[in-house]
Amino acid sequence: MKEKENNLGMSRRDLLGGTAKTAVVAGVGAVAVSGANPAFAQGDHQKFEMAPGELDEYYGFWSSGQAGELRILGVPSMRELMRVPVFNRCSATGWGQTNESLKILTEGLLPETKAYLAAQGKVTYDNGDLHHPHMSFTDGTYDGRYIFANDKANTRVARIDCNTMKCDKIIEIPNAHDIHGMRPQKYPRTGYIFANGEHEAPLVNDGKILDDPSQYSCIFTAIDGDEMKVAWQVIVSGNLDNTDADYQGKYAFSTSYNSEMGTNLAEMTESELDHVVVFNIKAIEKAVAAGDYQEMKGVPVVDGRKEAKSQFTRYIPIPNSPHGCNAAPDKKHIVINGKLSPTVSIIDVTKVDALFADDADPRSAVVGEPQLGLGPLHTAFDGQGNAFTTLFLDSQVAKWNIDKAIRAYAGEEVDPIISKVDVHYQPGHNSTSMGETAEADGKWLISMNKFSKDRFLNVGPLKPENEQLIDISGDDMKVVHDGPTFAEPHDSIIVHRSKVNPAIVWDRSDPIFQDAIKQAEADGVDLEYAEDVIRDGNKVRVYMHSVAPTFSLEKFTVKQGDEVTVYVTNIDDIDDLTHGFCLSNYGVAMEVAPQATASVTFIAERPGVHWFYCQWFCHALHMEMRGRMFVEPRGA
Ligand code: K7E
Ligand code: CUA
Repeated sequence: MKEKENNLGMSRRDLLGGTAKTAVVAGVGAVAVSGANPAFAQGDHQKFEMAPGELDEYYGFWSSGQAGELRILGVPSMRELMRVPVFNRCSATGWGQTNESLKILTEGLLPETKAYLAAQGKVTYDNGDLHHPHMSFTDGTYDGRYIFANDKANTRVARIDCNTMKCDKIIEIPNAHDIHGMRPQKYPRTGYIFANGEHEAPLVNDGKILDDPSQYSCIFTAIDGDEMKVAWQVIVSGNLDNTDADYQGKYAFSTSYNSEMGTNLAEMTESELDHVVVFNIKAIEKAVAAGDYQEMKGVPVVDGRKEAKSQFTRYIPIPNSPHGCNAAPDKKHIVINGKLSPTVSIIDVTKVDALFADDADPRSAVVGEPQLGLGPLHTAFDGQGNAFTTLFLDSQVAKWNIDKAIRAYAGEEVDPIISKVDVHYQPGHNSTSMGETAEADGKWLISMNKFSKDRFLNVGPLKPENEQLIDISGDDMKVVHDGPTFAEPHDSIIVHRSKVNPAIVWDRSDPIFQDAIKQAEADGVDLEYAEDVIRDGNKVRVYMHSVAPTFSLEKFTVKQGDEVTVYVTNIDDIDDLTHGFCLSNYGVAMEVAPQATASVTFIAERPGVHWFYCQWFCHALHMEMRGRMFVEPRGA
């Protein structure tokens, strides 16, 4: 086989097998901040083997669907680097159990949700369905501040602070039902998070209207990503699926697969044409500023339904139950993925202004509609004018050229499809390196396949998904890695590592510790030197710090029935020295990373001697890092 050379004069074999030269290439990769790296872009095969200890060029942020967490992978190694609990509960970190996490999980819930949960003896949901993780933007590219993610299961949107890689805010979205598509504003900055309520329900869903779908609607929400508050909402016709924003800061676009507003499969798929809703951000902001809205649950809501004939929305007819919605890095085109139609529809954002004139044909903004194959779901981009669309039914990814598709639509005889590659099997989302930003660099594509079937050792009836790494630096796409994952990543983003710079240890001024610091001050305790037990009626606050391999308290005593809060402050301040606090047979456990304070509250209902121990391996004497809680029996 003849080997192509790239512009460093290296053959593919050198890239794969060489040691000295490989290191040179890795070095070049490390300094390439964005844009195509010539050392990679011209070879027909990129370096994809990551030696032990070698660092990836990209962070991958992965959803986990019904598992409810965010995952961080290295790309191209596909190593899983971290799991970030968000809508789930986590045994390792105490997410859903510590006071700090419970505050985040509960403070953004609506009053009626709190009441519902209280009736179940709970304070928050235990599950979530996290589909879409997306980073905040400044001026059309990632800015490394936050990742936002939706919860389809319980109508929430969460924010992850990219400095600590922990979730710092979760809000429940009023009026809407079941947040699915979610994307940040790209320009001038994020700004808004646009969030689609997918499922139809009565606007006031208090039980007065039940089986009368003619009175159901769906709601589009713009969230202020800095404040994590709903800025405004729009009532729409049809349902809402996926969404994306333009690069001009003027419009957001949402697909609707159920323009019929049907409630069963036959009704939902009846019409050959559904639509994309275009949201006119400036017009909506103007109406909200002028007080021209109705307030529902404390939120300004405007009517963008078809029959309202407002300047807030336009409806572009699209075949057939469209799903994915993807803005191209050319800043000009939005690709709508047809799902039941073998086509994708290309919307030209420069033609959208004209749609808001009264007699405009809404289809006039569609400038291309190439037929790609069966079941197009999502599209990603290489920044060189090409697009990659997953074909769910064909189990393929199609690479096609946007310009050629537009020319073909205008009547020229040109085939927009460049190549196809088999993936294994049934892909949903795909994502390219920096591909949802203006800095798309055309190196890597992840195909997120819903089924793995025979690709791995059989692990029983429940199988992993399979996410394949595909080299897209040449015309032909090459699958270079299979990556099994547990349920069920829908979506991912691939962010150049230069965009992300997390902390090494916690900053003591982080908002997450402030409640503990305030309480300690009120108790006259300095958290960093703490070894105190404060009794306050039947409430007991136990303060200790940890330094490998000891807790500052070897023992403490409480009474049966006391409400005990244990605060642990990890005063180790070196890289990777996390401790934990696990109280045996009390179901209590939490992570305490360097310079963090974590706290947990429980009722000391079990009398006797109970060991607490450090459950994060921290030292040669980690097993000895333990102490006793004495619980005096009632009446003693
Ligand atoms: Cu296509 Cu929820 Cu993004 Cu899954 S959605 S695939
Ligand atoms: Cu501290 Cu293990």
